[in-house]
Amino acid sequence: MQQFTIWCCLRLWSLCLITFITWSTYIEACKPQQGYEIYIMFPEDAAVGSVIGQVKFRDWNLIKQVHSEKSVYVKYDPGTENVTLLKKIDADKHTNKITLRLFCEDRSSQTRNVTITVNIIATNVNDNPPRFTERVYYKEISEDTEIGSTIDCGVVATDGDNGDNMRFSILPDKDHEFFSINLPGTPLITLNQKLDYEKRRHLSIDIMVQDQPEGVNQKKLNDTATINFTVLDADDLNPVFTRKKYYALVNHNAELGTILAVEPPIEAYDPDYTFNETIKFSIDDADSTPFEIQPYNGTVYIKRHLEVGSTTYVIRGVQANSEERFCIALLQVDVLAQNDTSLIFSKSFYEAAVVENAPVGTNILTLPVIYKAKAPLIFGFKNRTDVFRIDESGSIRLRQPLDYERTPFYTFLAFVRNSAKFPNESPERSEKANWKDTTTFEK
Ligand SMILES: [Ca+2]
Ligand SMILES: [Ca+2]
Ligand SMILES: [Ca+2]
Ligand SMILES: [Ca+2]
Repeated sequence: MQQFTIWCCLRLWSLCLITFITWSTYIEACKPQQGYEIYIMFPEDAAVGSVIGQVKFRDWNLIKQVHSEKSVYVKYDPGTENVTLLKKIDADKHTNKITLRLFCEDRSSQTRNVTITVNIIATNVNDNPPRFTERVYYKEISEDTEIGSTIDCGVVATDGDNGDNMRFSILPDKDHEFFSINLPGTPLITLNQKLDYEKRRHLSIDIMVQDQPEGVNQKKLNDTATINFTVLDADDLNPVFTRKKYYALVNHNAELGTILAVEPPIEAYDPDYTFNETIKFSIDDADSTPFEIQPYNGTVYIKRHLEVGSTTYVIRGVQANSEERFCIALLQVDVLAQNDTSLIFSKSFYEAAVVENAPVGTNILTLPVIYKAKAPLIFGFKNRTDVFRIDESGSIRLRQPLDYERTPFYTFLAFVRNSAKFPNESPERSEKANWKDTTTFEK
C-alpha cells in the first residue's frame, strides 16, 4: 500500500512537470525573437514595396496563426516574416512613426492571444534641397554706405527637411569682390569695397544656400539666387569748374559796372548728378580785388578803377547747401592800355615747301605772332582742310600724305585770335578782326 502511494505521487509529479514544460513551450512560441515590443527603423526614402524589417518567431509549429491589424503604410506577411512598405512615410511631416499590432495565437490547449507591438519609424533623409523664396532679389544701396556695413537684402531660404541647418555663401563671379557673407548661418551681406554712383550704378552677385544634413553619407543640396544692387547717389563729391583757368581782357579805362567777357564763361557743376546742388561763386580776397563776381551766375564786373597789368585771381565755387563742398579755379584778367590790343602775324604772306613723301605730322611752318596780352591764342584755317592742321602754338603740320601729281600746291587763309574777348564784343567781330594772313604752301 505504501509502495502504491509512492508510485502515485511520482506519477502525479511527472504529469505536472510535463504539463509545465508544455505550457512554457507554448507561451514562448508567440514571443518574437525581438520581444513583444519591436522597433523597426528605415530611411524615409525607402521605395514602396521594399522590405523594411522582419518580425521573427521561434517555432511556427507551435503557432496556430498570426494576423495583423490593417495599415495603409505597412503589411506583415507571416509566411516570410517580412514587414513591407505600402506607402511612403515622410519623416519631415508631423509624424514619422506608426504602430502596427500583431496578434499571435498558439496551439496550446488553452488558446491564448498575444499582442506584439511593432513601432515603425522613418528616419530623416536629406531629400529636400534648400530653396530661396525668389530667383532674383533687388536692393538699393547708397554709395556712401560704410565699408563693413551689414546689408539685409530680404533674402530668405527654406528647407523641407526637419532641422536642416543652412549655410549661405557668395559665388565667385560677377561683382563678388564688393561683398562677403561673414555670418554663413545668415544671408546678411557685408560691404567690402567703397561704392561709387558716378562710376558704377548697378552691381550683381550670385548667392548659394547649402543645407547641412546630419549623419554621414548625407549628400548636401543647394540652391542659388541673384541679388541685383542699385547704387544710389549721395552728396560725396565737390563741385567742379568747367576750366582750371579762365581769361578776360579789359581796357584800363572801362567803366565801373562793365561786365567782363570771360572766356569761357565761368561755370561749375555738382558731379553728384542726382542732387545737382546750386553753386555759389566768390573771389578770394574780394576786398582787395577791383572785380566782383555774381554769386549765382558767375558774371564778373568791374567795381573799382583798373590799373594796366595782368593779374590772376582765385575764384571759388561752393555748394550752396554745404560749405565743405567747394572747388577753386583761376581767373586771369589782362588790363590793357588803349591801342595795346592788336594781335598781328609778323608777316602778311608766308611761303613754305615740303616734299611729297614727308611723313604725316611733319612741321611745315610756325606762324609767328606779335601779341602783348597773355591769354592763350587760338589759331585756325578759314579754308577747311583735312591735309593740314594748325595747333595752339601756330605750328602747321601735315595731316595726310601728299601727292604732287594730284595737287601741286595749297593756299590757305589762317587766323589767330586770343581766347579772351573784350567786353561786349561779339564772336563774329572778333574773328573778322583777327583775319591776318594768307599763307601759301608749295611742294
Ligand atoms: Ca535638406
Ligand atoms: Ca527629409
Ligand atoms: Ca556734391
Ligand atoms: Ca555722388
